[in-house]
Amino acid sequence: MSLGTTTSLAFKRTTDEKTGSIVTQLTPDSSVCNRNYFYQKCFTEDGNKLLISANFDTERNYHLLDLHNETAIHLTEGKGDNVFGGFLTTQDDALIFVKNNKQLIRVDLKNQEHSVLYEVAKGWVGYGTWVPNSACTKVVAIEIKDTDYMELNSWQKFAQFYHQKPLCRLISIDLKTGQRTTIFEENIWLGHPLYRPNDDNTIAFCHEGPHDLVETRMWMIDENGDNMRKVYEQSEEESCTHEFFVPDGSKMMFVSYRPNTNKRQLCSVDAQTLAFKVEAEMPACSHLMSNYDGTLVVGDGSGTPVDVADNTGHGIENDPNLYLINLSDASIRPITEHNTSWKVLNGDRQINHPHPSFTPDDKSVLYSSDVNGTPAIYLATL
Ligand SMILES: [Mn+2]
Repeated sequence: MSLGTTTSLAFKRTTDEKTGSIVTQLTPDSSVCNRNYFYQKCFTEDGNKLLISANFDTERNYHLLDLHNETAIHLTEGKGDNVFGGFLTTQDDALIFVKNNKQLIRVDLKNQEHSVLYEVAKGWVGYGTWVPNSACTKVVAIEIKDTDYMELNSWQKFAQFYHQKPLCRLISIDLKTGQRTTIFEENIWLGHPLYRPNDDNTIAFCHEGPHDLVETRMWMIDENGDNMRKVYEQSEEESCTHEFFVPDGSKMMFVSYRPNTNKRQLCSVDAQTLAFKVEAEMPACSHLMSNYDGTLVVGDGSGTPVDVADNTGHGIENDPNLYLINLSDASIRPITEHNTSWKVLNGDRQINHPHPSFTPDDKSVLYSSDVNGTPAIYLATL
């Protein structure tokens, strides 16, 4: 299947009798499909087109799905697409993604023309999800020394990698010139680099690893490498995860949890002052994402976390719901059941994570689930 080829899809609509939500399955049961990472841009501004990953031929590649025509255009081809980290540009004119942990590639949405924006230097491996600033002129990224790198295709390796203390560097890349600037480098596993929206001087990153072993997960640093600061001082038994910036840049939100309870807290810090707030007590959601101004949050109910060292202490019953948390009136309600298995598939630890987020009009949520046998992408109305 060559670039620009259109695949016809037949959306399947059902109504959740308990909640009234209309659930639309966008991708077919026979394919392996997933949405991108929850804070990366996937919808065009008008909400009509959606970036997805699908193996409509043999490889898992990017496609641009047309929600009105129920079709998808093939944007990339061949092996090695990082199918979680890719994003649409702010200008809606291109997909930007990493190929083979090596090249940062721009794909023109109109003609699928590819251009290499940046090439990882010899001796390093491009790792994880790379995130643009609001103007989409730069990305922040993590690179890992190649001799320290290993493929993280199981949760056992995820834990092992933490103890290995790989040499990591937090970098920013100028998308016009391809110039790399190292912001911070250390023998600690680093992850989740983020530009604060509308403030290029504030960059966030995390200390990655089993959540109950990492002492302080979330950090911020100025773009020039100065002023590294803890985002939040965790208490001894507290685990924090899945931090993201509210899209208007006002706050960083994250999930906080402790052993021997299925209760979770949705917490935030003011992105400027780091003033801490518990926004809501909530069911056991793994990932959260907010709407533009942080008044609405969607979360995916989950079971015992896999990314902790103490699975027994953190053992909880599975919660299959997607939740809508309204912070304006402090209400929480189920949207529908995602019923995903959370299983690792062919070495992919993330593919069966729901990773929910809002459509641009806040009227639906997008998520992934393998409830019908294979990973697929869904929209559920609110
Ligand atoms: Mn995940």
